[in-house]
Amino acid sequence: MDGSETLDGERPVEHTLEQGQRFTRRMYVPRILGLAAGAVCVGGGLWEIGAPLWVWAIVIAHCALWPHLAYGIARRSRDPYRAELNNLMLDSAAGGAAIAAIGFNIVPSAVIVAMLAMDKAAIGGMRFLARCLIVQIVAAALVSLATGFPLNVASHRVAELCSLPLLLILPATVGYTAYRLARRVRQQNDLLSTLSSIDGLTRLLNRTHWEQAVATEFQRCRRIGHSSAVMMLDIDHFKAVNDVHGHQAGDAALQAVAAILQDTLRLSDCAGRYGGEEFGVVLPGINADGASAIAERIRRRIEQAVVEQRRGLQVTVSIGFAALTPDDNDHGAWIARADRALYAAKAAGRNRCMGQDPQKAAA
Ligand code: GH3
Ligand code: MG
Ligand code: MG
Repeated sequence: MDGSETLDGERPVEHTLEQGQRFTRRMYVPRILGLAAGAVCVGGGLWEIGAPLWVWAIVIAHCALWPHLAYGIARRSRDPYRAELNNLMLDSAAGGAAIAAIGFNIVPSAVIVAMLAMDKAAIGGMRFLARCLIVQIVAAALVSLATGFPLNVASHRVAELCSLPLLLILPATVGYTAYRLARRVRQQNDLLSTLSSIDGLTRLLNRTHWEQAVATEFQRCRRIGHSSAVMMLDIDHFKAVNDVHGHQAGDAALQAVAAILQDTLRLSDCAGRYGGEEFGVVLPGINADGASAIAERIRRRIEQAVVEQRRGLQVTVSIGFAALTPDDNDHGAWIARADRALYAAKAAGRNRCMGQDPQKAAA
């Protein structure tokens, strides 16, 4: 498995050095807690089998030192993520060895297998879990062979009680880690979806998301039967602005027009950048007369504004609007009527607002 492969082998995931180090840090405290509770759990089994002192010494030394050693190894590694996965496999091997050392005492053994399986599955999926289980079985077999396969399968009170801390501590720790991870993923998803819906230059919705807003409003109007309007707005002779004053001045003008638009609209209205210098607005709950008044207010405000300070640049816009009618089969037809009204405004001389006559549209 190389560093760009997932543990599950499903889709590639890159792990940067920083991500690997973060992963290593995240494992440090849970491993200390897990091994402390694990030492108690194994201790119960060792007590019931009457294990010699040197076995106790190995178990205690391992549980006390291994978390720090594992952290040091992974931190110093050139690939901390991979090193930490090896550490996790060694955790499984140690678990297998401990199970053999307590003579497969059923309760602590089951708790150790379950707890080690839980964090492996949570971290690396089923394939990684399978690999760790194999390592665990091999380690248990080797220790069994070395110690003459002592068996003490039936659990008594001490082993049962000593298994409780591991049973109680580890699920909460793994659960909390999974919760924190899920929360971070959710936050990043929210950010991504916000970024992918916003036009970088004007900070308005991009065309796809604006059209989705129109589609949603279309459905809403059909459901509750209220009137709404769509407005299309295009800057007049904008090519000349770019040609005469340059693209940067053009960009500044676009930003200023978008800002005026946002400033003039209500919170419930939804503006988007439809194309280069063309904008769309959905006006929920507004009929044709209302849309006409709003369009005229916007047209006047843009006409009066200086949209680029350095050159004192001014622009005008043409606006077409259309209130939704029962003849509009879908939101595309609604937008198309507002767009036709916009081109009628252009044809009539620009710097004006025009509404789409529903009768004409239906014809
Ligand atoms: P009309 O009055 O008929 O709308 O004329 P127009 O010149 O505005 O229309 P035309 O479609 O011929 O030109 C649109 C111009 O908008 C062309 C393009 O250079 C400019 N444009 C489109 N997107 C951007 C942009 O992101 N930044 C800048 N600066 N200009 C843009
Ligand atoms: Mg234009
Ligand atoms: Mg245009």
